[in-house]
Amino acid sequence: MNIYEELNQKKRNGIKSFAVLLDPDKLDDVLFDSILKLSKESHVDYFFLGGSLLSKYNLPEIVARIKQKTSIPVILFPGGYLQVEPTADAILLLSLISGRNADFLIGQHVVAAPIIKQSKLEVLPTGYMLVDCGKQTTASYISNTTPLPYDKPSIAASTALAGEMLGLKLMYLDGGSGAHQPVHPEMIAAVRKAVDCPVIVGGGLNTAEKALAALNAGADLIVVGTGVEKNASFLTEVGQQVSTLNLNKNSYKL
Ligand code: 1GP
Repeated sequence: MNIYEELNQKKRNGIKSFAVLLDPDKLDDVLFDSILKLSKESHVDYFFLGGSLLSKYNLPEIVARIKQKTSIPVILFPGGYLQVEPTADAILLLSLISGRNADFLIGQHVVAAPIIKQSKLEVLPTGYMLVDCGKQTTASYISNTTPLPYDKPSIAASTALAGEMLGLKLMYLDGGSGAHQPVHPEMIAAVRKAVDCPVIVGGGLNTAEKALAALNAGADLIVVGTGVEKNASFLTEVGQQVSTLNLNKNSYKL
């Protein structure tokens, strides 16, 4: 089963997933080793790999080290076409539908498409929505786009709906790395209600409570980066929470 089918099947069964974001610029050897060790013992479904701005290209080394130590799939979360790394498992082909910058809606994709086609990467067409969560993020600065207003769930819902009608297969609501506050649960719920596809939520999920609120509001997959960079054992905490939710779901079904 490929990653997209897996996400869809989980979504249909109400099973939640957890991804750890690895930003190459923020990974040192010690942190990377602890993340890999803890991920094997905890419930981590995927690694997302990428960043809005990379100061050096070390993606092949990072993928190789993950593959050496774990069997957790690596999904590229590219800030641009330069981050297409063929040794990963899949790529979020992000169309930045919250913005109106043609380069991030379709331009980067045109450059990347022939390279992606030559690889074995599974392509995950994703409607990427940046949300204003209190401070300007690298993602909105670099992409030169205005994020969705924090308190306008209906705009987010219509945006996601349009993205799904255009054929995008996943929706990603992102407050941006290190966001002051996560995307509001009401917005997550509105997007969840508007579309059928799996919904990814990330940005500012730096406590177990915030992660749980996103999951309960309707996120199918949550992404945590900064919280794990600050304290690798946070991934165990979130992983346990996701496992417990999934177990309760299964025992409820029985
Ligand atoms: C950012 O969703 C990711 O694109 C993760 O955000 O670093 O705030 O966890 P954090």
